[in-house]
Amino acid sequence: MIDKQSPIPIYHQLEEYIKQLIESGILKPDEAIPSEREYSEQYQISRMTVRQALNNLVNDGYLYRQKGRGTFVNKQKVEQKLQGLTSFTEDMKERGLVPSSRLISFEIIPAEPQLARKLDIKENTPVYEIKRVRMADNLPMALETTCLPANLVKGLTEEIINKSLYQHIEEKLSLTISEATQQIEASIAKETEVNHLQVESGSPVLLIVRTSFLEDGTPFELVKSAYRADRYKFVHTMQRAT
Ligand code: 16G
Repeated sequence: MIDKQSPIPIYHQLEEYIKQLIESGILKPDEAIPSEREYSEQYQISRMTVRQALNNLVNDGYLYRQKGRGTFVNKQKVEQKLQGLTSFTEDMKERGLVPSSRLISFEIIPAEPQLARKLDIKENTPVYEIKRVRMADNLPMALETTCLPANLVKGLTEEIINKSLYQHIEEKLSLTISEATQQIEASIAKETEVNHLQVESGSPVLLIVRTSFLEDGTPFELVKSAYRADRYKFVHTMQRAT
């Protein structure tokens, strides 16, 4: 498995080997992996080399360390397709994960100028502002702040937003959700994100800003979210540009 004659650095070979064991499910989430010493003895390689491989795997979110206990296998990242407009609830269910939300705040606020412009409403029009921690199998995935014009997306209650907003919009309000524009940016978790997402300070997050539209082109939500970069990756297919 480790080929010392290969031009590929040994730390990288070990890294790829451990990655394969994780991706194929041989190493299971929360399982402890062998120690630096064990790897170094088993493959006759230096502990420095092992450490470099393990550090890279920790930084890439494949492994996590617990002080005094060892190094463990992380849950695999959720792969989110960038094609297709879906809700958090749908995404998690499709993967066999149980979606849930922890409501942080839910209020009606007057739209400030920038928000009003983005939602194409008059300044000070009432807007629902909802802050939720979105969870999968009870683990925090994202901290999401959603703003919706209150006289368009009517009748929201805690019960509804603890389930699915999109389901309410489509099934109860009979509105047709059509498209969204979205931007994704890398960042470091801010203090509130550290607390709600249960990550260490300095952890990477993916910031996503989405504006979504009904079929007649009316914007119905502006959503700002911070996704845990160790739990999420985004994938999409591309056609060759002509
Ligand atoms: C996703 C959407 C968010 C939408 C929510 C509805 C992103 C970045 N955000 O989290 O815009 O409001 O789904 O989910 O994908 P729900 O129907 O489960 O409440």
